[in-house]
Amino acid sequence: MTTYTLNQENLNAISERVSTPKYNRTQLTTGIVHIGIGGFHRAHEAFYTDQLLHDTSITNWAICGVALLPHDTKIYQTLKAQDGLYTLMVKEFDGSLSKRVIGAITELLFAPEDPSKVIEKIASPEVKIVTLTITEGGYNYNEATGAFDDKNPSILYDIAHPTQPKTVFGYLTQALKLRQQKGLKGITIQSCDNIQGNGDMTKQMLLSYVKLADPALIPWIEQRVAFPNSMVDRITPATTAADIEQLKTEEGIVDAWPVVCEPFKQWVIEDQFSNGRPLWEVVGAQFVKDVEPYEKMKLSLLNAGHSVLGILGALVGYTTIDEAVNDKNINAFLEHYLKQEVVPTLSDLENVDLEAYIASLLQRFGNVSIKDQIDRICSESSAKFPIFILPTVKANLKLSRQTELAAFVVAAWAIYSLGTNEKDEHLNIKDALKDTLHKQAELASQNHPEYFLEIESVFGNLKTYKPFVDAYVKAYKTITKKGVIIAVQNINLSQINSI
Ligand code: CS2
Repeated sequence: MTTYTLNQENLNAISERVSTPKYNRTQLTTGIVHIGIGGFHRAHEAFYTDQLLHDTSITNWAICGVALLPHDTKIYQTLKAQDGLYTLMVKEFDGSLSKRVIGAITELLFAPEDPSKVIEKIASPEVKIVTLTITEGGYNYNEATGAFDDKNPSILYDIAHPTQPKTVFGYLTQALKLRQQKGLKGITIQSCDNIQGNGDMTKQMLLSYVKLADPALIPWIEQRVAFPNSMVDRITPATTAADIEQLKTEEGIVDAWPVVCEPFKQWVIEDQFSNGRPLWEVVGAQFVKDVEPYEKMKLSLLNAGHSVLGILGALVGYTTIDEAVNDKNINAFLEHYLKQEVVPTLSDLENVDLEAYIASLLQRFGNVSIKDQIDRICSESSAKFPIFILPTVKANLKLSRQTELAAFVVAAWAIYSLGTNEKDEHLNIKDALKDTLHKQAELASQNHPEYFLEIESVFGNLKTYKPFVDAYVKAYKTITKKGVIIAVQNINLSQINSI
């Protein structure tokens, strides 16, 4: 079989083998600038937009992908060499693979190379939306104080060097200022990260930055920039060498960075845009007045469920999420955690069948073709726990409800942070707070489990809640002594009611 390198020139030949964009990519204009062109964006927003360009005659919503950080060089160079094209490989439940070349990203910029290009792009009249996937940790939010972290060295750098920014806040501020100077219309800044109230959070953090860097701009932003909240969902594991090889062997397509994902997808967006938006509803997105219930449900069930499986699974020695969820003890633990501790905090969700949602989650986690990496799930847990798990804990503590299972997961995380699993294998911990986590985990292991809870930027004042701390210490000791599985069995989950 002839092999073709994925790029615009070879697209015709490639279209004989997999589905490719049928719209004329060269005639599109860029309506969206997206910051953070990782797998998640490419499996989700770029996929929806590709479908829209494909199914309609719309031409004004192509995407300019921005790689913001120096370590994004590789993705930038790869996509640039492929003219923005990549293959989306959807791993179906029956093990089959649907492949489709996505063409919605038509421009690419590498911010560290020339910051002014990014600023000017966002400040061009045809651009109406900036979307973000900058990860949960990217919002510069301090869990303990609830405020913008104005001591962050990169933030201080951006304030001192406004035209050469490094952070998303520095870029957005300069670009909005330029839009104001040019007398352009407002713009929408749409977060696609897993954060409760992601739009509100973006607005709050950006305005905190602008207050320090350029306060005169605040009224313009308040009047002309919209920050819709949204819930985004599609499990997107990291691409492996085997995925790249499979695409080459099966289809003869040489794609240096395809994206793999599950078949399920959901996008719920608050309909608040200041300067127009794509008709994403034509291709399945839901526009609603209030997205909060959807976000809450997804973060506290799906994302929290992932963290539970990731941390417990990693300690046991599993490497993929399906292995963890298909372990009957971990599965029972997770199901009880979701039903017993999370569901009571979601009582205000109307018309949502939570039992069915949880059943579908367990099925999605169990998709054996996906092989979602536990390493991916456990990465940046210090940014994930405060969003996925701790709000549930706080809501339960407030009403004196049980937090025993969440305490168990936090105890497992403290032990995980020592860096070795129960098989004595090294754990590859990737976390901005890695050193702090490790230091507190070491102290905790010297007969003071509660020291791990002292990391205020993660746990806030959780250490002052005695019922939680007692359950945590008890779980810590049992897991250390007997291992995760026996400790799970000791909890006697059968006594816990289901919903
Ligand atoms: C995961 C998410 O990063 C994580 O811990 O829970 O990436 C998850 O796969 C997506 O939010 C699914 O929509």
